[in-house]
Amino acid sequence: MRTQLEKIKSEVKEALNKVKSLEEVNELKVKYLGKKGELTQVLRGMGQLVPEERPIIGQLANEIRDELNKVLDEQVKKIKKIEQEQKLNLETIDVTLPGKQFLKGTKHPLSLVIEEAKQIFMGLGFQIAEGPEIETDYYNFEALNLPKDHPARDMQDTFYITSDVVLRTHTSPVQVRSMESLTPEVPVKIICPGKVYRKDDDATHSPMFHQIEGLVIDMGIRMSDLKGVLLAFVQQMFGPDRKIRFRPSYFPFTEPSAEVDVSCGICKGDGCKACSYTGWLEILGSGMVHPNVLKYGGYDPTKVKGFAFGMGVERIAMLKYNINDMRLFFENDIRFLRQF
Ligand code: 2NL
Repeated sequence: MRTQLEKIKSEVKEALNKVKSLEEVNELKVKYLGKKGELTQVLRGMGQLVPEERPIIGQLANEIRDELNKVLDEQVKKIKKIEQEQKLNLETIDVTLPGKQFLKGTKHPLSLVIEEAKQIFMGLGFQIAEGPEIETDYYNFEALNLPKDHPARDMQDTFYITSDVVLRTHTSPVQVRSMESLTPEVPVKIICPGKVYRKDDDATHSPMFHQIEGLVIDMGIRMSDLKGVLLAFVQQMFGPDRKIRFRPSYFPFTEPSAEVDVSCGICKGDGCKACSYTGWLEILGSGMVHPNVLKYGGYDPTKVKGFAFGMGVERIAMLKYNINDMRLFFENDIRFLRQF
């Protein structure tokens, strides 16, 4: 029986050297260690042994069974590893195959215009200032020379939260706040981009829209400084061949005030449908800061002067990208948005 056991052991070990697949290992396992396997059969025959031999042979048989189980398991591991390596070697990657297409977002045209405007004004030495969209009557109206009876304060035009608190109707209150915190320091040289709100809603007006306002205060600031800054801005935003012109206008917070037009990019100023045959397109409002506004901001209008301007971002974007309906900015139609 001892020799039978030793024989099984060497047979299994020898056979194991030749097996190449997991199935073959399994077959060996069944053949020798299975329910009807050879080793099992030998153990069944233990009853025939003399009692003194049973524990010795029993121990040997157990040892051999354990050893065989061990070597069989090791072989399984070895084969699995080899199979995996072969698989890796076979799986060559075709780097010329197109990658998985995934949807990439684009920046909103209004964000593009705001970012570009910020870059241009930063290049001209301006700093960016931001402030609250919910404002007090004082910062939104009073400090901008819009007294209590001014028509711009009409309930029709403004979203009132309380009689004293409103959604800002322009970004000017940010500039008033900046003046307050900087005074009497000069120069003040800021732009204020952001959302503003007015009770309007039609093809050319949205109840929420965007503005970029600019403010410069220093000793000896003149209208020509305003012209130089706006020309530099327009030529960087729309192209170096563009011209600007100033038309007299009125704003309560500037004196004198001027509307600024840019030469039409389609007809180069000759006149076409896009510019209503005038050669010019209106882009912003501007002027010299009203002495009252300088005073509200804490500055002495006899010592310093300032210029200011304000533009609608939607309008700039419509001119820059040839967009004919303002509602397109807010519909979020992906066919529109992905063009930018
Ligand atoms: C327009 C006109 C303008 C200003 C905004 C301003 C701000 C301060 C002082 C003086 Cl703190 N002025 N802002 C000046 C002139 C025109 O905006 O039509 N915007 C869309």
